[in-house]
Amino acid sequence: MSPATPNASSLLGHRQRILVTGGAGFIGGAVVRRLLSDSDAIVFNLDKMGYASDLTSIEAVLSELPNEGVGRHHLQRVDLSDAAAVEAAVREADPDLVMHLAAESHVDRSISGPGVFIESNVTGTYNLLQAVRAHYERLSGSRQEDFRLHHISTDEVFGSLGAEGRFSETTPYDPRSPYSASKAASDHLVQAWHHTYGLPVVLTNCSNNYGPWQFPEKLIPVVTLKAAAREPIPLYGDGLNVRDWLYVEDHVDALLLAACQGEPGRSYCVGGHGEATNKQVVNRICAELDQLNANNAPHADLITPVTDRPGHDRRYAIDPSRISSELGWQPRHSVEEGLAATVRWYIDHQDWCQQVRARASYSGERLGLTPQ
Ligand code: NAD
Ligand code: TDX
Repeated sequence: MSPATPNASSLLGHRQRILVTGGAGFIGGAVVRRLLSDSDAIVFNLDKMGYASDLTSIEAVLSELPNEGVGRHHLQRVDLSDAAAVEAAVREADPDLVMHLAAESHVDRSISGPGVFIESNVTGTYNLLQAVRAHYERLSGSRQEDFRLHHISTDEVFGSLGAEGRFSETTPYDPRSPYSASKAASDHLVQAWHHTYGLPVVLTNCSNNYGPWQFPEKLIPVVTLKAAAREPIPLYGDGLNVRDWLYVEDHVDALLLAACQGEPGRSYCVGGHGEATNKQVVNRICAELDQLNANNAPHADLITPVTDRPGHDRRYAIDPSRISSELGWQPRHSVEEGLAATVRWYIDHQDWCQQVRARASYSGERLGLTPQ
């Protein structure tokens, strides 16, 4: 029997006003959809509406709610690097809970242009912490007692594993890309605001997410769309780098549990027991496409080794024992079923992919090679 979905309403309890940063992105969007459909919370969605942002999935959920969800979702189009705008947005939201997902998130883009990663992920987190700290100090009574800032981070802050072992909450930080270094810096800022100012924070560090509505620049959507178009499938280096894949809805379960029941000052590692080499993932996607479109089989003939990513981390793997034993979290989807559903979703939503890529002036080209 698969684990039950955590009940968002009962987890939130009295927390009614939720500020989600990065709620127009892939994971933040999944969080916002869950809050809208599975609770009565009012969601403030703070997002700069960058290249990876899109509200189609949220609008679809709103349209199904009573009264079309009027008053349930407030988009705050704000760049976290603008301290005054962040302060005003936090005042307007007057939140009971902040879930901080906004970040530049693509490793390849951080190699080509690291500056915006420092502005968004480091300065942006600092601006949010300052605004939230002032807000927390204004709160009184039970609202202050229940308040949490939940910072959403990545396993990449721990660096790169060899063939053995897994990351856990006690693994020393060792970030190696501009992206992971900026996320590590943000984690340290969040912990410092807890220790120094008493801000009640919770952190989670998660492995690679996949699922619907991800801007198509990362491995699974890129491979699916390239293969469906009969274009070469780019496999970096020897294809033996390992990632620990987690279905995005399982991540949302973990985020709700950690945000509402996590212990202040504590961090939780989240991973789906989904280790696979890139080669294995790409071959599974090709096999799924062979079933969907036998005329074009075998899609695996399109796999093309390309120049490796500079500084490419070899292996990530998470030991999620803490969040499982302390908060009762378990992933609900196996990689096999999640991947099959995701491949089908991208095949059925190629119009959406084209539309968001066109808006972002990105057509699936290779990113993140340093100049020769
Ligand atoms: P995403 O790129 O799909 O979305 C990020 C959103 O944040 C975008 O809508 C973007 O506009 C917004 N944003 C970025 N900079 C901003 C700024 N300065 N001000 C306001 N908004 C800004 O990313 P995602 O995959 O949804 O990742 C969400 C969070 O989860 C990130 O913090 C990321 O580091 C973390 N994370 C992601 C993964 C993964 O596999 N995708 C795994 C672990 C952790
Ligand atoms: O075309 C590709 N070919 C390829 O071989 C792409 C886009 C990627 N790869 C490889 C590089 C990685 O080993 O696949 C693996 C996964 O790459 P990405 O999808 O870019 O993810 P990764 O670099 O592992 O980072 C992701 O997981 C952790 C997210 O983008 C981060 O935001 C998250 O923190």
